[in-house]
Amino acid sequence: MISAMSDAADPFARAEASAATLGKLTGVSRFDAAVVLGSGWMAAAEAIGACEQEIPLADLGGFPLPTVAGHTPAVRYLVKGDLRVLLFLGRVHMYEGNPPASVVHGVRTAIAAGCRTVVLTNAAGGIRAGYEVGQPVLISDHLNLTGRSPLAGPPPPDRYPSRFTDLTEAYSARLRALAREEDPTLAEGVYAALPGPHYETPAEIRMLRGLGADLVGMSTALETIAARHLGAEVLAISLVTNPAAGLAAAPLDHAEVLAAARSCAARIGALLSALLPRL
Ligand code: 8IG
Repeated sequence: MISAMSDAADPFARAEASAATLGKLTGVSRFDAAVVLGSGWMAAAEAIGACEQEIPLADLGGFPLPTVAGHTPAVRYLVKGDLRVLLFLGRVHMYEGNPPASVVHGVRTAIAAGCRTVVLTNAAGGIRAGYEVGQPVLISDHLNLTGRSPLAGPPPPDRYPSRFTDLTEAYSARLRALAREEDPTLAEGVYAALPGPHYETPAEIRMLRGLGADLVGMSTALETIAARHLGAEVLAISLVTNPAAGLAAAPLDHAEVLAAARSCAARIGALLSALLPRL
């Protein structure tokens, strides 16, 4: 007998349930854009806009609780211009032991709640020569080196698009152009997503550079894939918080990464604040 997936096993149904709960708790039935704040970007949260409401992710169901320092498990509702924005204060990662479906649950919930635009932020190591610590970089494309996909497993339910998602323009050229209108100095780069949680060896960084990577991190790629599968437009921005391994004298340190991110909170907050009403 071919049995239907139970709702508990179906990550799409779980996201719909979380979106319905979000609607009930906020009294807002549809949202327009979602922003996911990565490591250090939380310091920019206040600068992004006044919070109407803050909902603990634990109240929405389906969210594993993050374990990494600098991540707060809550989602804020903000209004920017005509747009109703969901601001996720932090994310969960594969390196915390989460399966890909859990890593992308926030993005799927936001899209189930109506969001057609997803803005993903992260902290990353800089590979490309000339990148400076504290510099935001628009992600133009990615190398998914996690070996995983949020679309692996049983096929999506019939009401969803095919799992064979086109990723030709994973990161919207239109949204990148809008961001560069706000800040013409913004660089663009290719983001390599690795499983982590360890940083790379210098040999791995040389390999990644050869593969065409400009940035390296441990997030974002799976969320982008999940968002594109559901037809949302994606803008992603890395904050370079350290030179990748072997490119600087000192070894990599998580506390330094967070400090570097905090020191440019005003700039990245202002960028997102100006950008959001235009999405
Ligand atoms: I912040 O250098 C940050 N996240 N994989 N490598 C990887 N992830 C990172 C790095 C880095 N810096």
